[in-house]
Amino acid sequence: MKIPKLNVATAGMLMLVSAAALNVHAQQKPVPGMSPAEVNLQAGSSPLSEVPMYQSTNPKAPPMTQAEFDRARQIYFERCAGCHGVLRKGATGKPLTPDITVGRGTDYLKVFIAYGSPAGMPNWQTSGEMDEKTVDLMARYIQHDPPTPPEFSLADMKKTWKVVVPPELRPKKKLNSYNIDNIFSTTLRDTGEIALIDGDTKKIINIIKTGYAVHISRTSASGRYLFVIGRDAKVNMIDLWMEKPDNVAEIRVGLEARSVDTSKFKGYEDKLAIAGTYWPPQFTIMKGDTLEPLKIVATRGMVVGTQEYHPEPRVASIVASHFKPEFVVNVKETGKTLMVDYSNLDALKMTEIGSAPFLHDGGWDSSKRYFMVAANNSNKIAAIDAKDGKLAGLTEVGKIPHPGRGANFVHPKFGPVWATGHLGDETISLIGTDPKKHKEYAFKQVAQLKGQGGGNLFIKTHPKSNHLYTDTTLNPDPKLSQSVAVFDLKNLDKPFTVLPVGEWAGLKDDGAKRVVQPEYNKAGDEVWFSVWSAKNKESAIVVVDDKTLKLKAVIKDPRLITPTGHFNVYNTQHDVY
Ligand code: DHE
Repeated sequence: MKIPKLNVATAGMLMLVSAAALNVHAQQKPVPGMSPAEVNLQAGSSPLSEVPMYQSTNPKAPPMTQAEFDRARQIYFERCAGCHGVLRKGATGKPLTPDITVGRGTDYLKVFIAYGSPAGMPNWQTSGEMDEKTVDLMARYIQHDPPTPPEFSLADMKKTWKVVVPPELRPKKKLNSYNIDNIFSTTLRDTGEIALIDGDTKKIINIIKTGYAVHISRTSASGRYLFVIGRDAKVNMIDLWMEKPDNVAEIRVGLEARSVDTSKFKGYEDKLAIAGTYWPPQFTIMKGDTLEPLKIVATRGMVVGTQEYHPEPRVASIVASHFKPEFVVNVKETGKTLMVDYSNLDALKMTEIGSAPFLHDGGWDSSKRYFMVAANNSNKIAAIDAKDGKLAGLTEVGKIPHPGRGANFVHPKFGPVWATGHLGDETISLIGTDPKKHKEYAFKQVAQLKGQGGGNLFIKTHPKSNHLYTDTTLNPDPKLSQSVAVFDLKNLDKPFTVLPVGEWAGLKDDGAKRVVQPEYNKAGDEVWFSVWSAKNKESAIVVVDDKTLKLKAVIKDPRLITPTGHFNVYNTQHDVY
């Protein structure tokens, strides 16, 4: 390709398509300014690539045929939308709207796509990911108006809503002999299923069909129902009282999603469910026993600080408050947490708490009063006070915090702390969470532990354990991505112990064997990990004895394809982490 001369190093003003391989198992070239871990994680393929959209051509942009436009749109949603947004208004990546791109011109844009930029844009052509023709196609595409995916209304939802077993036909008492509290729901990411695994016997109870690229599971307040959400915004409701637990209701609440939860405040247990969507930018409150959609609330609005309008603020983590009949809804691009009072859906009250962009994942402190949420683009953790409905603190941490739900323990000096690891560096930040007895440390980063490397996704401990486990799933070094570091909470100065969990799985082929997400059993004496390889390779679940840090069990089954997250029913129900 003949690439026009342009100083790529100084031209970071316009970062083009970002985020490389969609697949966490693809080999990622280092991207200056952006850790490979971050690129890998953000670059998940969006289900919107399959959705028909209206093409509005921009007369000032270079012409494209319908076929070219459709092809480019698909590539955009598979590779670029995760960072630049559906409407190209910018998120982790820079905005790519025609008011910016047309002025730059095709040749200029081609350079960025081909070579990448120091600001984090991958080098699509020189890395061999795109050929010259594709680069030219994408350079023209982004000068046209972004096609808008359709909205998703109550009527659209109702068309997808199915009550497989109505409440009156469901069991009146538990019909199986499983110890429900110790069941694990394991995400089988690439098959769109979850595996329900008996934590006591380590046997698979059922493999249940869910949404595309299923994301998380959450337990209802009573512990009877399990709610699962897929990236295609399909919510599945599973009844754990059935002889063989299975789906009892399902619905699609949008076109792309990541989060689901259910009401937990006293008097509202199991009454309502909520799911947040990436597209359309909204959340939906449903009946807790049937998933009937009741109320849709848009999240489009102003960004905290600049107060600029954002057309697609995606809904990230959602939790149910224990202090009030409220859902805590974290909106990514606007950097706002919405405390949604569900006691009267006809006169909905919401408290909006601004902190910093882009809000992503998080968990409760040990008192369950403060929700600690990562503002990953700002390298900050916001502490949201669910009792008083205000921001309790906003503290600087390491590079790109990614806590999952985080980990709570009592530090000998700082009292109760909540911990997060980071995608972008090897540190683990400890944040004080006790404003009563340890006021000077409250909601401040009080210490940093040094883990084995960046690319950390999840961190976990348990009230009965003296250990803190941290994975390094997205570290480019296989030695680190295939092992975990364990800290001794009674002696934090001691070096961490490395557990070769990937090796312990004893897998027969050369898969990526990424070790992901520590999760305790109910008793808090075992820790489960997924050993995650690609769809066509063997994967497994490895169970570690928490006291001895020795291998306790390996769960293998041809049906355990691409296991990632897992959720113990009791710990998820009671927010134990
Ligand atoms: Fe997740 C939680 C979004 C990629 C595994 N993920 C979350 C949450 C959000 C989110 C908003 C919080 C939900 C809540 O608490 O209500 N995840 C995203 C993305 O946007 C991202 C970066 C890219 C994408 O395209 O999806 C992404 N996530 C991944 C993965 O690639 C992971 C590692 C493997 C997988 O299964 O897809 C992954 N995410 C998880 C898990 C949780 C999660 C296991 C729940 C953590 C917990 O402890 O609760």
